[in-house]
Amino acid sequence: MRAMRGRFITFEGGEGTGKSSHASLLARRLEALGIEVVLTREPGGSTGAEIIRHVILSGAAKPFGPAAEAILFAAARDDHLNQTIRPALARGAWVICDRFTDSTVVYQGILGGVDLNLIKAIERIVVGDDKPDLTIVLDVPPELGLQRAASRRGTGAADRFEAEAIQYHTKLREAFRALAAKDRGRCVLIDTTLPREQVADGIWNEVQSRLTPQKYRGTFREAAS
Ligand code: Z5A
Repeated sequence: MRAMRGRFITFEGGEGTGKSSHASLLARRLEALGIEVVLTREPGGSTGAEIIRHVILSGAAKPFGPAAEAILFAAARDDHLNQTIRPALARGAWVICDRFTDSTVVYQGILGGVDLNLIKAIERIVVGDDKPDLTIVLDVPPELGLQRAASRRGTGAADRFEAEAIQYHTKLREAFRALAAKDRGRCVLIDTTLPREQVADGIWNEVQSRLTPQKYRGTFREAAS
């Protein structure tokens, strides 16, 4: 029996907005319905892309500038799509990805000054029709987001992006908010200053009303048997 194609959900937002936490909480709720979930992240999510992740987040690619970084993110995404995302969707699994193309638009395009036409052209080649069905944009004032990222990190060093100044993170937040407002069909903006359980319920309500996971209840297990 041919499996029904899975759904593709991405989480976006600035640092410490809660993307990783809420991606996991959503995965658990979907799994409780008997849906197979592939929880993944960018940059990364496949062997080749994880190598590129290390190169970018270590700061080794920074001297080449934001356009070269955008190309590296796209190369990582190409491998991630081919090795992980497309096979999962094809077998009926739901894919939840922590960051995707909107991060390239915001970080390298809007903040990094890379021509958005170039970024969109690369996106069309790499992603094609495999765009997210739903993008959850998490929103928190940057001071709180950075505080949360720092407390989670403990004594470890900030990565290349976390170490940027507060004005940068304010612009980042504005860019993600604008992006969510521009594409309301695909995106939903969620305030994560609220307690975690309340945020998780808000996300779950959006997923239920937009993607009706109940209709997929147990589809993967049936398809696999
Ligand atoms: N990047 C790019 O430039 N271009 C691209 O195309 C792509 C990425 C794909 C990836 O870093 C970096 O790559 C990223 C952009 C760039 N910039 N940075 N930094 P990463 O994957 O290492 O980091 P991140 O994506 O920014 O995620 P993060 O900092 O790890 O944060 P998060 O995933 O959004 O948050 P979290 O880990 O779920 O939560 C942070 C803490 O807050 C944690 O202790 C939680 O328990 C706590 N938390 C979460 N929600 C709540 C609520 N509601 N109340 C209280 N506490 C909470």
